[in-house]
Amino acid sequence: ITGMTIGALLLTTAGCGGGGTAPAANSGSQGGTAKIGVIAYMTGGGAAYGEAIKEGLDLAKDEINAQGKVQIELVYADSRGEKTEAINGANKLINKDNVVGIIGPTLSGEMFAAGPIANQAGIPIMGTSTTAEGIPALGDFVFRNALPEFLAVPQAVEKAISTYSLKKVAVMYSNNNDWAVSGYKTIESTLKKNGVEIIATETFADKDTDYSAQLTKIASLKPDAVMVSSLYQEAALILKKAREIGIAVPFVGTNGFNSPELIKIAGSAADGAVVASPWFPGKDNEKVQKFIADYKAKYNNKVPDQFAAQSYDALYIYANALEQAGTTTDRQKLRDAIASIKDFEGVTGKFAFDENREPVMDATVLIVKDGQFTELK
Ligand code: 1QQ
Repeated sequence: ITGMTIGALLLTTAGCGGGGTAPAANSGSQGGTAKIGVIAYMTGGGAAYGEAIKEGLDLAKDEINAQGKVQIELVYADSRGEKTEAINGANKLINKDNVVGIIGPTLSGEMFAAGPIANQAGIPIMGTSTTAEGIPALGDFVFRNALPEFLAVPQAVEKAISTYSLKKVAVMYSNNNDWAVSGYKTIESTLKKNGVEIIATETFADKDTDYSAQLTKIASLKPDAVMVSSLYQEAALILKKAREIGIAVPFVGTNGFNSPELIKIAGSAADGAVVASPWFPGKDNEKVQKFIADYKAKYNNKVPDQFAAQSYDALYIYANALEQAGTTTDRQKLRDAIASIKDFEGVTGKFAFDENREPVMDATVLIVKDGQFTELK
């Protein structure tokens, strides 16, 4: 069902309930429904990120609309992981669909391209998975509820240093991906701060498939661990190759590692991968377990991943802000209401925005063991 169809259905229902009165025509809404645009990486090499994001949003939308305090329609634009498509999506959602706010895009690089457009147009835009340094700094209308790497990476790296007594490590990152570069810089500064020696720094590009040169060199240096900043596709191929040539040490990753797709592609080679996340489905928490049950019921028994959980929370943050702002059309009021969110409790835990529109939230350090993310204690 497309966003248009859902909007039409809601209009029909509203028309009946209101005794045939036509709903007022106002920008950004249809019959009291807030139109929210979504820019997500839905096709291409990282499509599992966008698929999870869409599933989390659609589930949250159904629940929010059934609760009845606010009505939300989602209009999707596929960015395919590309900056130009993210820009096209933002322009279409703003100028053609007349949305009141935007969720996404998926990649930080896409947000660096599309965020300034929304900001300039005075439309709130919130990344659910954009973790590079400098996202909310793009402007007053730019938010994220993703855990930034400057909070996540030090936790994962320091946990690995203490657990495995790391002395010398190798680092790898994709050098044509803004977020991967940002994550790499945080890895590097954390290692330096902790006095761990970096014995090799190897680069590659998104969509590369052959990592033998970098990994052969790294293998010869016998590191205590390898730290990788890349999306799941590249990380999975790196892990496979590394295990194949005998690199058996732990691999610490940045946010790209958080998709279960990493494990699906790498298989047993993913065991020993360490990453920090605000999401852990094993959490003994009523809200978390209800979300998992409802998600599994809607999506063929699939367990939600971090990307689904963060987008699910993001739509609830929007719904709370819409309710508080008392509007489905006023973008400035919506922005101010989002900025004032202080004590939100989501499936990724307690959440607030600080004065720089950066999230305040906790993380758990996870490790892949026997093909499953488990807590690294
Ligand atoms: C970013 C990320 C990616 C891993 C999202 C899929 O964290 O681009 O910021």
